[in-house]
Amino acid sequence: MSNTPWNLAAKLSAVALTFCSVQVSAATWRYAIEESMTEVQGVYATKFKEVIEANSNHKVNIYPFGTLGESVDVMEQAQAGILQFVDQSPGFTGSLIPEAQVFLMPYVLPEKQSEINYFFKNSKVINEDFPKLYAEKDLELLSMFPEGRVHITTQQPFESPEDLDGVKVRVMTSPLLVETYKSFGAVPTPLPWGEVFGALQTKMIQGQENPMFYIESTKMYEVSEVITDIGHNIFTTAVMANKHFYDSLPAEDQALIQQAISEATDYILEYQQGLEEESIAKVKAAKPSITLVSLEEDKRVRFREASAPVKDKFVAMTGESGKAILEQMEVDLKAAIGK
Ligand code: 6CS
Repeated sequence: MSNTPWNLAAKLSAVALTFCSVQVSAATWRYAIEESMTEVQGVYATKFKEVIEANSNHKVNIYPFGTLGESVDVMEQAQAGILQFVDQSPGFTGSLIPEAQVFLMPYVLPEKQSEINYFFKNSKVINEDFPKLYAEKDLELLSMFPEGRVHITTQQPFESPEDLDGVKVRVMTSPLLVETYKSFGAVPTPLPWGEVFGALQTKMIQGQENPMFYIESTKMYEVSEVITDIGHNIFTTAVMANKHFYDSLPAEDQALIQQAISEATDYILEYQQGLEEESIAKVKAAKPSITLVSLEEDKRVRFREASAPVKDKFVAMTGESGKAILEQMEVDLKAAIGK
């Protein structure tokens, strides 16, 4: 095309149009997490933001824990579309989607890191079944990923369910976690995260459970004397989008979100290699008097046996739908063995 005035004007307006359409489609997306920017959910969200912003004109604003309220408030905002993305763990989502509590069931998820990673990336239950259940609550489930092996902090050592008699242990606000800790012999005390440190400090509760990185970063060890690993669970979390928002996006934006989620999921699994050991070292350095216990198998078996009926409680809470989820999860877990 020659540069006649007419052609030049056409070219300029084409450029202007392109520029305008880019400007119009550029959006700012809000993404809330339950942790700080330097904790696992924050690292994940930061990677997601980097991928989105490097490949589009969109911006992602991340809201760490405390800026928008407790987990339950944040979920309401995500369902209402005030937030476009949210990270919420099944320990809180369980009150909205009871089946999500399958991830809280003791002694179900494997302990081997490569098996855990394989399960989270490849399982049918996560990639096909759960998205349908989240969709019923106006949520587009984008990813579920592990945040580390759960440890229990207490004031006194324990080796059996009898030792936990009368010990108040904070759990996330999930009925299934309440049942689990009852079966462990303790007095489960469901609390939102913002109340946990204070409750330990005032001795309203004696313990709580969380992965090691979180016990270290939130300084739970300052208000605890003993940290025990009974090998009962892996902390699971989930990232989702408001469904109406996601469904109304152009295909290229949906593809970009999927790309960012896939990169962030790979990144966070890699990022967590060695994190538990590093966190243990930091805790020991900060509080040399702390007692760390990894319960031997002959002691773990007591907790395993005592909590076996929690499976039936899960089915009673979730009915046929939960039973199908549990069965599929068992199939998926078998497929992960040896990976
Ligand atoms: O225990 C809790 O409530 C919190 N634990 C972790 C690891 N992440 C966020 C959640 O609020």
